[in-house]
Amino acid sequence: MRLERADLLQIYYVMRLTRAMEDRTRMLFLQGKVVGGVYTGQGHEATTVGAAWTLEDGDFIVPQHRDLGMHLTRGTSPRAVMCQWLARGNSPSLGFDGQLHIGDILHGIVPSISMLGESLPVACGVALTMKTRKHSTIVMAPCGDGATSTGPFHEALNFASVQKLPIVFLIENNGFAYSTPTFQEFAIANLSERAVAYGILGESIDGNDVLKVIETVGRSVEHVRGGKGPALIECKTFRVRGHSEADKADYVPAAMREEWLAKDPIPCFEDYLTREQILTPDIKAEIEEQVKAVVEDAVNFAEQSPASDPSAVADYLFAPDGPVAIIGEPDSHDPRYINALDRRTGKPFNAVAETGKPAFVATEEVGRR
Ligand SMILES: Cc1ncc(C[n+]2csc(CCOP(=O)(O)OP(=O)(O)O)c2C)c(N)n1
Ligand SMILES: [Mg+2]
Repeated sequence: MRLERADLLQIYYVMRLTRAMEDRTRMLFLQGKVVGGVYTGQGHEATTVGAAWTLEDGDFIVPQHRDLGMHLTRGTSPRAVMCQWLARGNSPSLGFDGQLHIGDILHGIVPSISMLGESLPVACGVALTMKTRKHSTIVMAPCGDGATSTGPFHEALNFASVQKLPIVFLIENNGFAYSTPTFQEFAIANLSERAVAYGILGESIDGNDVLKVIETVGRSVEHVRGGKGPALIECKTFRVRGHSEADKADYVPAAMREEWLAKDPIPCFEDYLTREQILTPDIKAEIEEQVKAVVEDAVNFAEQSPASDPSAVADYLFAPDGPVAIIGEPDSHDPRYINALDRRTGKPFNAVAETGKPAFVATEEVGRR
């Protein structure tokens, strides 16, 4: 995948923005302003931003809980993210759900599912729809190392392989599932070895090297988009903070922490960009200022936004009577769900994702679903 100078700076900007958004949220959490827990993806930025960078308009992500970098790369507004985290009524989940359950269908992101592994069969469903409709779009389905030990992980890989579904399964192996280290989770060196059992493409890489992530995931996206069946990519990384902000993570051996902190993806990419004379002190200062302004704008916007409306709490639990979205293709009398059209656009759901990279400058309208 060819990366121009502007692309490299944009990737760096989104990685910095991701880290800064989460740093600010940790502060808001300590001030008691965040509803529920705070789960950060600090340390995962090369994996999340790099992997999402390889996607195209109309592609979908079925994310997990440390994937803020994917949301921001695909264009979800920092204001929308902050409204979700502060449970405001105009957030993507209308303030009825926690920090980590954010989704944004307009940018092709399905809301995150808490039950480990259960998002993967959902990703298969989205991919099956794309394949059935003969669209060239694909699905990215991230999960943690812990999720790879669940039944749905294996069922999803097997089903996707047999059906040749357009999915990139992306394992974010950060060394722990809560406090359980990987050597107590599985007995193989590389989780991508599991690809062999399902007859699909598999590769394990350094998930802290954003250019390596873009190169490898980019290749697997091409493979998947070319109809050759799914891929399983393991990105090895490290969870810089605890499982959530309630976890001090004192079970992480000091030497291990030190080793990984020296490989923090953001300073590593910064060093590369500086060596290549792409990042100068002036550009770096400009990006930092931009990041700070975007984060402050998001916090101010969210703090001034209305709280959730308790009277609307049951509105989205049950489908209203009558057709909502399932109206079928024009001239079709086939009412199956695969023919559903988005009532806002009149087009099939996976044809409408308004993706693209976020503008370097904050653009912000918070979307309602
Ligand atoms: C089926 C299931 N079991 C247990 C949990 C509780 N739980 C939530 S996150 C987590 C650890 C997840 O580890 P991993 O998949 O490696 O992702 P990470 O948090 O490290 O990114 C656990 C045990 C859950 N959500 N779902
Ligand atoms: Mg993990």
